[in-house]
Amino acid sequence: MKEEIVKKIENMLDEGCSYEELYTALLGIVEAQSKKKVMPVKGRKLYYISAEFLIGKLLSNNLINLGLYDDVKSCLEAHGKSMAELEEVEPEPSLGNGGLGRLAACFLDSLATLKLPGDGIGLRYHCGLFRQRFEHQSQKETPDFWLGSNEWAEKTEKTYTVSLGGKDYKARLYRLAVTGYEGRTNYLNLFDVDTVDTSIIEEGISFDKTDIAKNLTLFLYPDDSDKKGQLLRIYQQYLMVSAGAQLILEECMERGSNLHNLYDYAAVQINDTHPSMVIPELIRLLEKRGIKFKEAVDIVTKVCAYTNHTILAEALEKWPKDYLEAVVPQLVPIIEKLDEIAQKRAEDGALAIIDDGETVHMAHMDIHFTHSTNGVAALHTEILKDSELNQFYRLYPEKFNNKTNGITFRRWLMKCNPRLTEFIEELIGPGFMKDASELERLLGYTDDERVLKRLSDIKRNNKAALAEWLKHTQGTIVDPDSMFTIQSKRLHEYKRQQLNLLYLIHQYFEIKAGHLPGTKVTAVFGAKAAPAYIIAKDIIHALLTLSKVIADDPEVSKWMQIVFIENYNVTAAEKMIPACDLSEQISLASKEASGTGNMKFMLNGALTLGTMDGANVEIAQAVGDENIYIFGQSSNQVIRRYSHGDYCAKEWYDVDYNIRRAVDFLTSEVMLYYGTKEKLGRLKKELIYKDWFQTLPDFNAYVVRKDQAVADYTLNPVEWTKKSLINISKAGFFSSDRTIEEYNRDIWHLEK
Ligand code: 26V
Repeated sequence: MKEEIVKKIENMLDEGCSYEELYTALLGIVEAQSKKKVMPVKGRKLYYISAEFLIGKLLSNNLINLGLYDDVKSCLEAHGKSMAELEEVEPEPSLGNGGLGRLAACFLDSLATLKLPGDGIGLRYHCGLFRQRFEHQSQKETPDFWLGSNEWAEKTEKTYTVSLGGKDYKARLYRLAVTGYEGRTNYLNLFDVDTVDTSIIEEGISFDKTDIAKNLTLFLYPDDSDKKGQLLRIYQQYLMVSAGAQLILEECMERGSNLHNLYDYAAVQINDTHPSMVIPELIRLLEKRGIKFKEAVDIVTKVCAYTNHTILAEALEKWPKDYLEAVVPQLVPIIEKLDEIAQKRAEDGALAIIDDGETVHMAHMDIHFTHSTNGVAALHTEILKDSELNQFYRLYPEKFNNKTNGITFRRWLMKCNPRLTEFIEELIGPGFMKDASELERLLGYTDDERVLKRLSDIKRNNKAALAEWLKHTQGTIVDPDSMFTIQSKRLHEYKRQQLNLLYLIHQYFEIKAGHLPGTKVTAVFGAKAAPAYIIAKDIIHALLTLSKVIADDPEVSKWMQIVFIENYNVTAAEKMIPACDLSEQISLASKEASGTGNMKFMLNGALTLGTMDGANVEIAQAVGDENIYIFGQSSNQVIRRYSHGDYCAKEWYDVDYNIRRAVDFLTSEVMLYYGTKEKLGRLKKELIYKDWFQTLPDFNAYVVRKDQAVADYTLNPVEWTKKSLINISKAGFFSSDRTIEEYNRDIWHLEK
């Protein structure tokens, strides 16, 4: 089989085929090979429903998982071509936004690798998340037309009727094969409607939000700052869950379920609140098929489980009941009945599904009517139990459990860092690719100078590769001999890119005053801001403006540089993560549910500079205090400060010279030379008068820790590389294979 494939590729290359032709041929080959790995389902099958699947480019990953990557690569190289250029032909699928979506993609990879039966259910967005450009130091959004003629997802003839706002729509199923590493093939089921029309897009990414037939699956997270946008979100969500629920019931019945025993055939995981309407929808469909309401509720509760990914109130969805009445009137009587049951069980109005203001709390419905609620890191789950969802926890202690997130090592080590993968294999053999805990065997090499030298050479090569990529994609020149600090994640005040910004301003002053760091530092950022999130966009503006100020000042640019990567996505992350020295995980403690970037950087040998938040806590436990840079307030301190409501940013600004100097600089003459007064002034005011995510109290601790990291990196490079090796060797716990095994053991109970 392998020989035939290699022969075919060789013939094509001999005939001088283009990268496009080769890509098309490989797509066909992968599809055919994946089909051979479809396995019958024994027992229960998992359906992971999610508004996002941030899957990244698929060709290389699929070739790796099918064991064809090395052969294809060698063929290409023998003909003077490269895998990197071949990869450029493939557009990155635009089906996700951040950590929640990438986690869903890692989970699909692990399920298929562990040979567990588990499919995804989601939407086939035509433009997905916006494409980001920088213009006059500001973010501009344009549509990302990623769907081309060569698609991984196969269009099927299967359609399901979904009633939205009293009208019927046909949801068409597209199926994308997900093949695990030496594993089985599962599917990502994506729904779409044929009538979607990209020509309704106007300026930027705006469009007529009321033209449902044409806009239903046009964008991921259309702006929901107005009523029309919120209604569209409900339309999208119901399209996904209704078509998904119909697919689930159909598949289970085909496999012999009489629906009373649905639990023996299906497990449904609700990824955050976006798919929560699957609960009343499944109940509705079961009732339609003759099952009594009470039994239907029991069945659905046993089948469904819910994952919470955030404690931020604004991200916990609530919809006015009349919005639901406008879009999904068929669900409202069911939600009302569920609310009645919930109110009887709880007696406390705070746990109602429909509150006194006639607002429907989706997370409340999830907790009452699923059998499991999990957080995504130990600290996050404790905060849910102790504070955010404490009343629910007291009512249903048995439902709450933790599943610390993980990442797939196939993409986040083997695919993105072949140099490191090869070296690890040389040292400890290939077992770690399927059993991540084997990485611990690297601990035997922490005092081996030759190993440390190789590791540091690999990092240097990866930095040079990132530099090359940056030059090629955005014309930015960076120095691979400088120290790379990287903060890449969605732009949000709680993640505190603004804290990093204030540090960089501080550093600018220090350099001007002749206090030079031991080495040049390149601060790299990658982040998109939600289009309607003004302050997040102001933070991007400030960073881009500061970057110009520094670049134009030879005295400072010798020692520091800021690089903001345009259109941060999975492809960019794959280049950045292997090149990182210091990983910035600096959220306000208690606010980052887990983080998964932190795990990717660690696995690739970066040291973490972070707060005791999310999975950073577990990373710190794994590597020990001496191999991580922790700073800042604890989550308890933060929670206390919030509950006292006595945080006053201005007091910190008034008494601390360094803070004042950094904040004031935002509207200084040099900054205003390149930047916009309105945006920089607004950010400055926000920091002095609001600072909702407590940047200022952590500022000094951050400066001290970061300066220490820079000094350690400079003065003791061997010791630094040793710490890097310890981080790699302790990353095994953060494999999504481990996470999936835990979900399966405690929640899904699937059979191999
Ligand atoms: C909220 C919003 C609100 C504004 C419009 C767009 C939008 C999109 C998604 C969400 C939900 C955010 C939930 C989320 O992504 N949580 C992240 O989940 C990761 C995987 O568990 C976790 O590592 C991150 O800490 C958490 O922030």
